[in-house]
Amino acid sequence: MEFSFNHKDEVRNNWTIEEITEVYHTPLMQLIDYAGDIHKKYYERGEIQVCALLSIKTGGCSENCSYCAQSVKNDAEIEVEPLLPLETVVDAAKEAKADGATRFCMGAAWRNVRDNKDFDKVLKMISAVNDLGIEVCSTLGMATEEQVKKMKAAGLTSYNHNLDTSEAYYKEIITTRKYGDRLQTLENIRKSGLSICSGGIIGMGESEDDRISMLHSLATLEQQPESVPINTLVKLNGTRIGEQKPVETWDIVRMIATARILMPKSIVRLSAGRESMSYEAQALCFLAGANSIFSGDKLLTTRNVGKSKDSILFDSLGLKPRKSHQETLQEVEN
Ligand code: SAM
Ligand code: DTB
Ligand code: SF4
Repeated sequence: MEFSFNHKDEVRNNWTIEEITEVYHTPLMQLIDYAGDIHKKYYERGEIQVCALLSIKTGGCSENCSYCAQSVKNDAEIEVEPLLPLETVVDAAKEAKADGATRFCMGAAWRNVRDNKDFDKVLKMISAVNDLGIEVCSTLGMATEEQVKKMKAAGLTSYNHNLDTSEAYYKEIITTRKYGDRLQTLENIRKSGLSICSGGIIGMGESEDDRISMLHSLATLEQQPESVPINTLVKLNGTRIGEQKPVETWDIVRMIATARILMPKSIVRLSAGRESMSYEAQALCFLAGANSIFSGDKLLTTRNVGKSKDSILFDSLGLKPRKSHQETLQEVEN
């Protein structure tokens, strides 16, 4: 594959908007092919990281993210739930592990982490889930370096904090915080030594240039995020995002392939929106370099694919679940 610029497949964080635009607009067959080659260089094809998700505190969030059912500024009908008890979370993590997940991500409808009793409870959850021998991720909104360090000390593997869209389009989607606030939290995570999970959403009315710009922001971070979730908007009644054109499969594939090429070593997660995709469309995403999914019946507030359909998907495509850090470490030690 020849681009007009010199590209040697290595990880680099000096991508320009022009280069990314060229990659993004490569004819799809070639784009998938090239992304597939890069994928092979860094990962085993068809090896998929299986992550489970649990909303540990649902709804009542003060932010005005226009896509989100959990914002108080939207009128979505959801069951507001205070912080779950530790046992409920541990039971869910045990079940996720038994179902084959190797990472357990806990999400809270918080604007930011506060140093209070609830955060102390979350630290206990992190530690208890880590004790089960499963990777732990949390997504709790903005966090300071100190707070992230506390989570790391409790056993957290990764912190999720999405950029969601381009800097230019951000204010159309959220006004209660700034793009710079998101970037600051990413910096705090990086400084703490934790791994970063950061991606975004497509299908919110953004242009292709906005998608390219978001990928540019992610790929040019000093150190690229270890995982990059690509979500397709799940349209929810009562949210302010309004009527949006459904995202075409080709656009999801293009986004994933471009992310794979820009960030060869990152895990690219085919995240929200899988519920409405066919097996074949998902297969294209895996061919384009996606190597992670969320498993289980539920994401945070919306439905997800579920066990039985995913086992058909894995069997049909010969996908293999990726081992967790803990399993890999054990093998090295033995
Ligand atoms: N409150 C924290 C925050 O915003 O960082 C963590 C939870 S928040 C729900 C996590 C991410 O879920 C958001 O950044 C967004 O990318 C994704 N998300 C939320 N609602 C979504 C929707 N309707 N469709 C697709 N992705 C969504
Ligand atoms: C991410 O990028 N997607 C997940 C996880 N990180 C936290 C969340 C998707 C949420 C979809 C809408 C919902 O279930 O409320
Ligand atoms: Fe709150 Fe996160 Fe939803 Fe925004 S995306 S309203 S911060 S829960």
